Amino acid sequence: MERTFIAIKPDGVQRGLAGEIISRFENKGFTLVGLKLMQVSKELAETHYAVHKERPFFAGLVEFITSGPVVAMVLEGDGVIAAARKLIGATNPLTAEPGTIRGDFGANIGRNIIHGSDAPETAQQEIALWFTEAELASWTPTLMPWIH
Ligand code: 3AN
Repeated sequence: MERTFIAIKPDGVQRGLAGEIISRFENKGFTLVGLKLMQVSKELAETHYAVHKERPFFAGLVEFITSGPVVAMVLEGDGVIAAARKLIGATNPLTAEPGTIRGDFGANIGRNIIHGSDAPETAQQEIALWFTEAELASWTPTLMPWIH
């Protein structure tokens, strides 16, 4: 079963969108296997965004993601990595399709509400970076077996 890493950024948390966003993934039928509200350290932010180290927006990105609490989660389900990216929408909320999380709630590329892993390798790396094994639950939703 595939897993992906999702983070609701400080703008999403401060605007009170955490519940709405989690609901979208749950409504789609994906299973939460990890969930926590946390203050991101500079070190974690720099490691998470290391691929963007040379980009002009890197410092601002790290400053923003460490500016307030983030809701970090791991979701599980068939094809969840690509499907979650589809639910999230394009990086720039101004071009993200209405109906996607960024398309519905965002208006600024530097404040785009949510992060989602973009591929199996990054999902694996990000889950290991943000969560310990003990923080992840492996469970089968027995009341709704038809989802899987
Ligand atoms: P995505 O989050 O859609 O995978 P990436 O990986 O290209 O997008 O960018 C990572 C994060 O960097 C974005 N979520 C966004 O917050 C920020 N970012 C990307 N491009 C810009 C930009 N041109 N200006 C400011 N921030 C940016």
